[in-house]
Amino acid sequence: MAVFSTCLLVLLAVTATSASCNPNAATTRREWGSLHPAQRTEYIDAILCLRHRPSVIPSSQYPGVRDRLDDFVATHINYTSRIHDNALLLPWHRHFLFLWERTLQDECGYTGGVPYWNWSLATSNLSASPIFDGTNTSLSGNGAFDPAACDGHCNPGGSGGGCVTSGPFKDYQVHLGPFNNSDAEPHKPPPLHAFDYNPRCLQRDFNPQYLAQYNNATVLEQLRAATDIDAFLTLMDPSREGVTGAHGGGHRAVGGAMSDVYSSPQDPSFMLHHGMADRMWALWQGGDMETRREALNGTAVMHDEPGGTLVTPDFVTEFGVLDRPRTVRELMDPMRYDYCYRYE
Ligand SMILES: *[C@@H]1O[C@H](CO)[C@@H](O)[C@H](O)[C@H]1NC(C)=O
Ligand SMILES: *[C@@H]1O[C@H](CO)[C@@H](O)[C@H](O)[C@H]1NC(C)=O
Ligand SMILES: *[C@@H]1O[C@H](CO)[C@@H](O)[C@H](O)[C@H]1NC(C)=O
Ligand SMILES: *[C@@H]1O[C@H](CO)[C@@H](O)[C@H](O)[C@H]1NC(C)=O
Ligand SMILES: *[C@@H]1O[C@H](CO)[C@@H](O)[C@H](O)[C@H]1NC(C)=O
Ligand SMILES: *[C@@H]1O[C@H](CO)[C@@H](O)[C@H](O)[C@H]1NC(C)=O
Ligand SMILES: *[C@@H]1O[C@H](CO)[C@@H](O)[C@H](O)[C@H]1NC(C)=O
Ligand SMILES: [Cu+2]
Repeated sequence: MAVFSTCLLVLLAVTATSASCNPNAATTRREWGSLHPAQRTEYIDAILCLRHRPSVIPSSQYPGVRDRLDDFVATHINYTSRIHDNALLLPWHRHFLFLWERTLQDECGYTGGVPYWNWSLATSNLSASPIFDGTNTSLSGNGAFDPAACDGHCNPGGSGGGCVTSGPFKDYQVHLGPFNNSDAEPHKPPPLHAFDYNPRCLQRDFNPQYLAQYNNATVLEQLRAATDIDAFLTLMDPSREGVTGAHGGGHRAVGGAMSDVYSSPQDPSFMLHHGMADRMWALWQGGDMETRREALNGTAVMHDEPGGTLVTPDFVTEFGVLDRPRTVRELMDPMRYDYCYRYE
């Protein structure tokens, strides 16, 4: 008994200091196409459930925030110019996804992990992908062809532009935006009227060309083979140079609401897209965890302009009403601190 207790104490001490979770207890995140139809339906229902729950952000101050899902959208809008095209992109969105997953579980009884979207499965035809095929176990399909109706973010050559016409989000209303991506500049607060109520349909504008170019199987291999975080970010998010990478490619390939840098979390595919970005980061880190766990390169300023303060593990980043502020260190390992998830 004494031996047993000692073991237990040692075990607890080890757990507390390394703050590492038991891999057998980890939440598993799976590719949408590998989910059973009932699991897909469970995820869809959980999203719809959030829309029937009250927001924490007060609608009186933020009129466009009408439900619990809008808390996530408005938080993302609020921090847009601090968390994109820079060193915080990956850690901040990793935590955003984690908070989303936990909220679906805690408030809507969802039992799975947040699914992800393997981009290279759909590089030629998004409408043929189980995420976007428009069936009732998809996240709805393309927008109706309407080149004039694309929320100011028209994809050249896009095949939709208008409201989604099929699937579970056919009658879905988004509440916030649209925004002009040009307003997202270093040090700028959210634009005036950023939180106005503007109910309208979910728009999409599929253009798989972006996936073929920026998210193809070769790119996925190159991401895993990147020799340092700088090389990884050059493929994932080279926006410091004003060009698209795998992160931007997924956003633009779906188009419509997903092309809006501020309010793209309104598209239900946002979390799956960022799940894949997070997965590629985790896979890369896992290739050499000890040296890559805290690998960071860049600032907390949009576009990573030269001269900005570099983000270190001690840097503190905010999540509004969704969570307390976090050090970046807490967001670097899927198996440490509050995290306990893995990708299949
Ligand atoms: C994505 O899917 C393709 C096609 O099935 C597969 O070959 C590839 O390994 C997957 N990529 C990753 C990173 O899982
Ligand atoms: C894409 O896939 C859909 C669904 O399978 C099909 O109806 C459509 O013709 C395909 N489009 C192209 C350009 O191949
Ligand atoms: C989804 O579609 C299938 C076949 O089209 C149908 O049998 C099923 O009842 C539908 N499920 C829901 C939840 O609408
Ligand atoms: C977005 O802002 C830019 C720069 O201010 C402007 O040139 C452009 O016309 C705006 N786009 C839309 C759709 O309003
Ligand atoms: C894959 O993406 C890379 C990087 O954008 C590009 O250079 C290459 O041509 C693409 N491959 C194919 C087959 O399109
Ligand atoms: C960050 O990337 C720049 C190039 O963009 C490189 O010069 C620098 O050495 C990198 N720093 C670290 C700490 O990786
Ligand atoms: C937006 O960010 C500011 C500055 O951190 C914060 O004071 C405010 O509470 C945030 N609002 C929301 C809705 O997250
Ligand atoms: Cu974002």
